[in-house]
Amino acid sequence: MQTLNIEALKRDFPILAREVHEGIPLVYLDSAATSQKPAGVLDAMDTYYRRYNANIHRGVHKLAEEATGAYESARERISRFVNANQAREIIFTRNATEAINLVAYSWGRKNLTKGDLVILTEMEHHSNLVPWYILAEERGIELAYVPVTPEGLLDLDTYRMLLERKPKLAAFTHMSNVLGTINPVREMIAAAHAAGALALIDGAQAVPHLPVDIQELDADFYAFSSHKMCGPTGLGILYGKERLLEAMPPFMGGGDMIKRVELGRFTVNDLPHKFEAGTPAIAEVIGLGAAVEYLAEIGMEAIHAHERQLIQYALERLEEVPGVWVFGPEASQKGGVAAFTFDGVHPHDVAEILDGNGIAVRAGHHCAMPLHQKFNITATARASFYLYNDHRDVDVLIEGLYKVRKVFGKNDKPQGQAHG
Ligand code: 7TS
Repeated sequence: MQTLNIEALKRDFPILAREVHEGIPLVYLDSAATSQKPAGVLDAMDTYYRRYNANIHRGVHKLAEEATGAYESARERISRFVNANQAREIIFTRNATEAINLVAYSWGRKNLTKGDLVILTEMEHHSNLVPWYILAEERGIELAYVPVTPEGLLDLDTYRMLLERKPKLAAFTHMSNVLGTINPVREMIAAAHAAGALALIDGAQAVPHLPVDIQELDADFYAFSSHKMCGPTGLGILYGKERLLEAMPPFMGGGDMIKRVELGRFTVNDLPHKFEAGTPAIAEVIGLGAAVEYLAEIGMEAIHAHERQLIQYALERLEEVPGVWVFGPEASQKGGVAAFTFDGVHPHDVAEILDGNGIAVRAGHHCAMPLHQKFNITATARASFYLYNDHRDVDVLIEGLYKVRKVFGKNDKPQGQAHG
C-alpha cells in the first residue's frame, strides 16, 4: 500500500494554510468534531450554485435536469463508497443524528412496544442515546447498556448475555468519538442477528476513517455524517436494508415524499424519496459526492493505515508528558482520537492554552456524558487526527502541552511522574 504524501494532501485543504492569532500556523486537531474540506468539494458546490442551481425532481428545464442528475449520481457514488447493495437504500438526512432519529421514530414507533428491549452501549454519543430515551418514555420500552471496560473496550460477555434476553434492536457505535475504540461490529451484528435482533450502527466516526463495507458487515441500519468525511455540513446519511425501509412509515410529510395527494389523503413515494420530504441539501449532496471521490482516490485503507501509525506515535509522545492521562485502548484497537486529562488543569484551560499556540483541540464531554461519568470525570481534552495530519502536528501538540505545564507552574516535577 502506498504511503500518503501528507505535505501534498495538506495543500488540497485551503484552510490548512491559514494562520491564527496573528501569524501562528494553524494545527487542526479537531476532525472528530468536523473535518476540513478539500478544494474539490468546495469547487463542486460552487459550480452547482454558479452553473446549474435548480430544484431537483421537479423541473423539466435544463438546469433542473443537470441538478437532478448530479444529485442522484452523488447518491450512487456514496452508495458505492460504503458498498450498499443499491442507491435506493441511501437516505439523505440533515446529519447522523437525524438519521438515527429517523430509525427511532419510524422503525421504532412501528415495531417497538411496552417491554421490548433495545441494547445500547455506555460509549454512545448522545445522538444514539437520547432518541431511544425519548422512545422509552413514550412507549415503555426497556433500554440496557453494554458496559465499557477500564481499557475502553466494550464488555462483549455482557453484550452476549443481554442478547439472550431477545432484544428487538442493538444500536452501537462503530468507533467511539472519545476513546477512539473501533468496535468489532461485524461480530456484534452477527450475534444480534443470531438472537433475532436488528442492528443499527452509528458510523459517524468510522466511515471517514476506515474502509466500511455495509453489505459485508450486514448492518440493518447504518448512520453517518457528511461533515466529518471531508463533505459539507447539513447532510447525513441513513443506510437501511431495502425490505426494512419499505416496511417503515414515512418520517416526515411534505413534498417529494409522496406519489399523489388528494384532499385528506396521500400515497407514499418510492425509496429513497419516501424519506426525503421537502427540498434536500442539493449542493451538499453534490459536495459529498466529490468528497467520497476524493477519499476513494486516496484509498480508505491508506487513510486508515496512516492514522493508525499517527495515533501510535501520538500515544507514545503523550505518555512522555507528565500528568497526561489518555483514555481508551492501545493504538492497535483505535482510530485517530486521543482524549486525555491533565493532572490539576481543567481541559478547557488546556484547550485554551493550546489554541493560543495555534492548536485546535476540543474540550468538554464531547456529547458522551455517560461515558465520562463511567470514568468519573466531567471533561477531557481531545486531539483527533485525519488524513491531513502528520508527525509534525503531533510534535506541535506535545510542545503545546509542555507550555500548559509551564503556565501552571509544573516545570519542577520530574518527568514521568503521575502520567498514565
Ligand atoms: N455519533 C458519533 C459517534 C459522533 O461522534 C457524532 C458527532 C455524532 C454521532 C453526531 O453527528 P452529527 O453530525 O449528527 O452531529 N461527534 C462530535 C464530536 O465528537 N464532537 O463534535 C461532534
